[in-house]
Amino acid sequence: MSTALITGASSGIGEAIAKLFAANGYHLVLCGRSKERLEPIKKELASHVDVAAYYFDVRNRKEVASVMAEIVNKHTIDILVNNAGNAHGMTPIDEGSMDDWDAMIDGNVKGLLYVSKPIIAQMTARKSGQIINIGSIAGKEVYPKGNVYCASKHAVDAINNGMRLDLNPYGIRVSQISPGLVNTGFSSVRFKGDMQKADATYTGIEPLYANDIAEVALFMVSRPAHVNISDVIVLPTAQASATVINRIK
Ligand code: 8X3
Repeated sequence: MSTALITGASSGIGEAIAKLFAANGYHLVLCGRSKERLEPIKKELASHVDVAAYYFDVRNRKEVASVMAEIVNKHTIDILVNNAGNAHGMTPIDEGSMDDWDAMIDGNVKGLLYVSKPIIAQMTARKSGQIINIGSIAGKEVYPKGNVYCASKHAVDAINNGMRLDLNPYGIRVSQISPGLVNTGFSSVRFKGDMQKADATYTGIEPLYANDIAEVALFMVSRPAHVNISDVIVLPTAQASATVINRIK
């Protein structure tokens, strides 16, 4: 059975993908920052499949390089799920924080590249593999106060397309899932623990749940080898675009 490496696997969409993949027999290499959060997930899933866990921050280029060297040495990665990423702050650009901008560009864009590079080397040498990049509706549209987060997800959109073009000679499948509002810890990170603002994001609608996205990822990896689901936008029914949301008052 195939082995999937998932970044940001200790919560939200990454955790849901890990659990659904394990339930369907995929072996796992889980990556995350928090040993405390990842260890119980590893333990739970290890009764079904082989699970390894590695702890690092995708923003730390040196740390990523050394851990990824160990990973590619020990594991053949059939599927890479680039899920790690977050929104930090939601303010007009003139009030934006440079620390937040760094966190989003470093994590969502540069971190994705740092992790992908050594895996791509393995996949091109083997002439097989599949990469799923978790984008966002924010990678398809720019919305007020989304500025740098939207820029980082537009970069993911471009990198996803670039990967698919450049890796085409190697038979590597490259896909993106671009979710709208998913009820995970995403908004509490974005609003820095202000739960009133975080909860308001999902008020009056039924948002997506992490498992809804995991199911799309499972569908992508379980297609026959000749099928590449290249790009999927997934929205809650109540959300028609980044900003058109039908909230029940
Ligand atoms: C998260 C979805 O709508 O907050 O990427 O941009 S949204």
